[in-house]
Amino acid sequence: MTAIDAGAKNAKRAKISQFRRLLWHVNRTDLGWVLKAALTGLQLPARAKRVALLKQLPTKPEWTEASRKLDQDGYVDVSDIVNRGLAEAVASFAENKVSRLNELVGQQKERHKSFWVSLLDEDLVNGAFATDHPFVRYALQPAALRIIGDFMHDLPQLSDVVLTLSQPTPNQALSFSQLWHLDHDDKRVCKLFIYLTDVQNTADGPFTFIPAGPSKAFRNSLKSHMNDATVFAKTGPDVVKEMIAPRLSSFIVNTARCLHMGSRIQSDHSRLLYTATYIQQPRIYPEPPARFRAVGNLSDLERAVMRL
Ligand SMILES: O=C(O)CCC(=O)C(=O)O
Repeated sequence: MTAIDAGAKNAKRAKISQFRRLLWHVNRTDLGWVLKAALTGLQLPARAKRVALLKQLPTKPEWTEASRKLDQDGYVDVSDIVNRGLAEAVASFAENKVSRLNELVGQQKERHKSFWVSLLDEDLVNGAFATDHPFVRYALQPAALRIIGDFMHDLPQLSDVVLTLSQPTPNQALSFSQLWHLDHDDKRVCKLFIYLTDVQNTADGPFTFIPAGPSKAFRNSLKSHMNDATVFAKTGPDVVKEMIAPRLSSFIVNTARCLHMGSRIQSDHSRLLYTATYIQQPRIYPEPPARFRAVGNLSDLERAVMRL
């Protein structure tokens, strides 16, 4: 590469990072809704197609009620709604990973959060999960897509699936998702969780959040991760909900709207958690590389959910 080529490449990189910084700011404020509406307006036929697919999904009164609650409060417990067999398949897959913990920790690609261990690296081919993976099948179940889709008024896009083992971090200051934050992957971010271990009390590091109403106090804030004192100065501690629940409990949270934190694990405890993340298309940030690769027969709806 010549010096001129290298200079042009660096200038292009600088422009892209400036653009991302601008998006970062816009996305954190109500201006992001304007951008989202403009992007959607540019792709109306694609949107109409997704809405038609959403309407093909079955519906049940309890799913409609769950969707209404997700819209109103920003969260809903779906333990009695989702498919127990699919949740068991996720749990047994995850437990097998944990039984190989030492081997997998050695292979881990990213280790920036000392309290989180990511165990799925070996399941990825070029960064993508096979669509017949139990973690993907759970995320694609009609109940989840319908509940989140009716809330978004659009077929959701499955953005990622993760398994995290949270462990104690004695003598370390709280960091990353142990502190209060909103997710800013996009304007609407819904996470479908399954606890894969019992979360019986605060020592087990429950997912902890503030429902949508009181979380409004943090709308349009550019602050990223906040400690308890900063948050409680605005809301008081009484609005906080700790998700204390047994293994295989499943819940959906709009994490772009509900301030949340978790994984504050006390010594001798640990927590295993499955997370599927959904956003609404079109994505505010440039689309990342494909996260899923087609294996077996997929319906048009499943392809649309995974952008395949
Ligand atoms: O570990 C936790 O409970 C918090 C997880 C979290 O912040 C997230 O999934 O966005």
